[in-house]
Amino acid sequence: MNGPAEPFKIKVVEPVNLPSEQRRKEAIREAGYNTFLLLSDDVYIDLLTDSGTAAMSDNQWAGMMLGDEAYAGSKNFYHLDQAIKDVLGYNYTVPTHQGRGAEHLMYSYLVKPGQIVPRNMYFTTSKVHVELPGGKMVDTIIDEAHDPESTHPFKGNVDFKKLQGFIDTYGADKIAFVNVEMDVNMAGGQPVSMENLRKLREFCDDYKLKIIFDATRSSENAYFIREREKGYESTPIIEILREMMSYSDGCIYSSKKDCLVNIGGFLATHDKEIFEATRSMVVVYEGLHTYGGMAGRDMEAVARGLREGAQYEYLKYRINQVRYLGELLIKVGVPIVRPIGGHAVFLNALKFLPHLPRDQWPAQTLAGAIYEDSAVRTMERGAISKGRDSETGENIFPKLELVRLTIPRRVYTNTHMEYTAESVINLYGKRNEINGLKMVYEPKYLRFFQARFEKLE
Ligand code: PLI
Repeated sequence: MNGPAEPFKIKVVEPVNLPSEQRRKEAIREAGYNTFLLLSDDVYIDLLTDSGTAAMSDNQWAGMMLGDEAYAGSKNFYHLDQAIKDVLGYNYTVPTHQGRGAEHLMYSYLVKPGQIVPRNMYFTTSKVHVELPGGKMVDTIIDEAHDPESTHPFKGNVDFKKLQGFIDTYGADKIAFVNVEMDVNMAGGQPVSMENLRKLREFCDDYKLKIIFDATRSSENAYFIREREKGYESTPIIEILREMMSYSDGCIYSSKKDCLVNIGGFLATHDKEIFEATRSMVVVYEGLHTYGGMAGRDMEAVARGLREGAQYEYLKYRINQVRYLGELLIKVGVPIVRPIGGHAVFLNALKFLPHLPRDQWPAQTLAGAIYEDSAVRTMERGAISKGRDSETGENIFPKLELVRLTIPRRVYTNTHMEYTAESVINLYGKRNEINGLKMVYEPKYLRFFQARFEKLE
């Protein structure tokens, strides 16, 4: 049997339709071969993202009815504040509409023009919010993270030699802060170990550097620590989370993932100065400091979801469902990133479509081909996502050219996973017939959301 059965039963369902083969061909052409531009109605199984796509529990829906929509002092904010204290251990919270709102406030406060932000692999919105105030993000993740086949158990770890190299090159005063992502998204949902975080704190203390986490998928990271790191085999997830966060000065957080909600975000910190500075900015960009762009009911759902999403039995089911899909593909030799990550299965497009040159965008091509085959919507995570070098304007071709099959939380069954695997396996069998793409429209920021392509004959 595959893992535990779902630790819930289904109370409400939403019908989905499988569009005809002809409609799928039209729909992806109309969308410029960009899965972000497909209409949701044309999608059968939506594995675009795990962000804002979770199914809420009856407890969260009940909380929605207790929304206190007062402009100031909503009681739901204080519930959220308390949940963050209890689960993550931070004293101070600033709510935002979603994760990038928190990145904007935190990074525009901490980054001065010309400064460097070392991070264990970039994330798209994080990179932009470091660059907008004049900073530059540099990569400090271990080499194994760039190798899809490495089975290192903590591919999200920071490489101290790389970090030291940046300090030696630029000087510690040029480092705005050290940024660490949990369960690194672009590396394939790969965790950071507790040992690595503990050592990082010691290292940064020597240079008086602040550490800011992107704690967006920290609960899933905590599950991997419990599963893989000696000494944590029976530690409650909340204790693991609190220890992780104790090594940081603060975090940004997109609630749309581990908190099992459709919208929301926050930044949280142990540092009163960061708190006071960002709390004064939140009112300019997001809303009052007791709602930050969220409705009271949404804050209540986040508060409840943060606690629910940190329950061991839930996380065990969650991680094992992602693993189930990955193992169906590994069994028949489809090239995917190993180990299977926390939130998604990532196809290695360079191995899947080795006949396509990088500037024919293998991952973008493969995501389009999967949609055409089965109406399963996935997402490119490679050169289109990476964008251009901010100094030279040239395309950057990262080692990882991936297609992400992202599993929404508590939404799909294992039969949906089997249908998806069948489509990917089917395409793998006829991979030589798949032609590449030409980019015909490129927006200035975060191009992967809106770029358009045409099929090459
Ligand atoms: O989508 P937001 O603005 O709530 O959060 C931005 C964000 C920040 N950090 C990380 C690690 C993310 O994964 C992230 C958003 N991720 C999306 C939308 C995704 O599809 O992965």
